[in-house]
Amino acid sequence: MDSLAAAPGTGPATSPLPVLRARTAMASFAALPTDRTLVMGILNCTPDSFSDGGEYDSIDTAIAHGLRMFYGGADIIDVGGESTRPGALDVDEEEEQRRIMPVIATLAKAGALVSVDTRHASTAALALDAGAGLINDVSGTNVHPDMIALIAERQVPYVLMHSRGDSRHMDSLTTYTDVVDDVVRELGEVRERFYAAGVKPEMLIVDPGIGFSKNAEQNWELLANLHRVAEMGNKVLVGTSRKRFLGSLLTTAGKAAAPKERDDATSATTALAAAQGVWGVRVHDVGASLDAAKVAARLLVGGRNREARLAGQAGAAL
Ligand code: PMM
Repeated sequence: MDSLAAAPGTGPATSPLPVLRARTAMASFAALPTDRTLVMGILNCTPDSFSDGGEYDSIDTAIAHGLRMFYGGADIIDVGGESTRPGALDVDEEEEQRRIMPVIATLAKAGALVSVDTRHASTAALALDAGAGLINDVSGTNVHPDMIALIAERQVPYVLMHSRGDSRHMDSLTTYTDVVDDVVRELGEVRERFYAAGVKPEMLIVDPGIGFSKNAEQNWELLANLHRVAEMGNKVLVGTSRKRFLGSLLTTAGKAAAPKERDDATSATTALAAAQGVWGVRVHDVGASLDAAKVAARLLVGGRNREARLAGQAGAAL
């Protein structure tokens, strides 16, 4: 994966893309690396996302950015056509599909494993037909029955993210008895609906939904307790990238850090989440999080190596 050779047609001499790494095989969910936390690159094809809104709202700029992340080492490219920032208005399905389908088809053709960030079953179905390999749905407790039926029918990987209400109301739905217990329980309740429809456990990836119907304190409590989400027995994905709680943490002179000033803190959260063994992180800055994931993986190996050595010594002493 980490070859420094440019892919044909994408090197500095032939393309404006700053491409460094080439892929040799078509990516697939089954072939994803298992020795470190995976990095899902965010591609918002929207005019209004909070952190990168409007940057990739033409098909060409979106494809170029998707390829840049793919060749930069992203394991998955998450393509979305509807902003989910608090207060965002719903986008109708035709408009969402117009924004993302050509992008998904092109990235899949280039060999990337593409996920589609959508709450609509019709968009998810078309995206799968266009070559997407997994569905990322932020609906949480509001998941549509058609989405459950689609995942059961196609048996494709599905990210079940915790959220309450919709983008317009989620900021007022932050009352929890204990945010960690409640998120795990509510995720478990939605998960049961997928299992009842015939979805296999290995197809479900759970996500605590950082920033979705949670305040900053609740986000931090969840991040410190990802092992509780992992104990559900499914793969775990986490999305902290450039989110508001990082901006407020990094306040200087009373001013919260702007979204693009939150990337270093995001890669710190990647390292901390990866050290807790999560399956994947969803980020804007792919390279930094990939490095952080590698560091965390190596740290975990160090811990296991010492345990194995001590166990071996104890065995030899018996
Ligand atoms: N966050 C956003 C959008 N989609 N999907 C998952 N699975 N987890 C998340 O935390 C998540 C998501 C909002 O962030 P963006 O506007 O930067 O895409």
